[in-house]
Amino acid sequence: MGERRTVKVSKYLSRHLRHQPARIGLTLDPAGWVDIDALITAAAEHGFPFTREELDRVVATNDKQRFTIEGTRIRANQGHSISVDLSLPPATPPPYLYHGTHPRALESIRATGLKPMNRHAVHLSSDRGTATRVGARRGRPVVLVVDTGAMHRDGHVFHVSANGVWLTAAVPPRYLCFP
Ligand code: HQG
Repeated sequence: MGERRTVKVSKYLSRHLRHQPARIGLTLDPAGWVDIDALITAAAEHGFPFTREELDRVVATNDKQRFTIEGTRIRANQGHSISVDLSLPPATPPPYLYHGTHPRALESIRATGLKPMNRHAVHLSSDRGTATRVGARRGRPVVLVVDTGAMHRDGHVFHVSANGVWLTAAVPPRYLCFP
């Protein structure tokens, strides 16, 4: 299985496990899980056939560990736009985390802070390199430092996904340090 095929299957899984399961007639359970056989069948019926072996390989080798298989079911670890309750326990963040964005968003972020936009939560990275890659998806990357220690002391709640992405509802401007 080549790199291009792996990325294609991964993107297909992200689309249907995070955003549009109904597009292929799937319903996720409240925690975001779906039966693997049902997923494979639905994908094939909607013109995107892949095998169980391909699925296992994409899940195992995924650069960001985006998916978890548990028994006969699979879910995305984070990044949903549809309503799911991942039931992640609250976690204590490190003193600082990073958010990668791009120049066009800065004026609005200065005014209103970080918002989840189309997703459930604001995504924060534990290192600058990851945040730089996230920001670079949309243009010249700009890395903001978030005073997550202060946020935590002030009662903001954090979760960390199975693949190490930090999630919080919003980041008010006073906790942000701009470059
Ligand atoms: C920006 C990918 C204006 C925010 C990545 C970002 C990540 C604002 C965009 C994960 C704003 C939202 C998430 C405000 C935030 N005004 N713009 N007040 N607040 N923004 O894609 O963090 O490959 O929803 O800076 O690697 O970029 O999908 O979030 O530019 O981990 O697994 O609004 O998605 O992972 O964009 O990326 P996104 P994100 P996957």
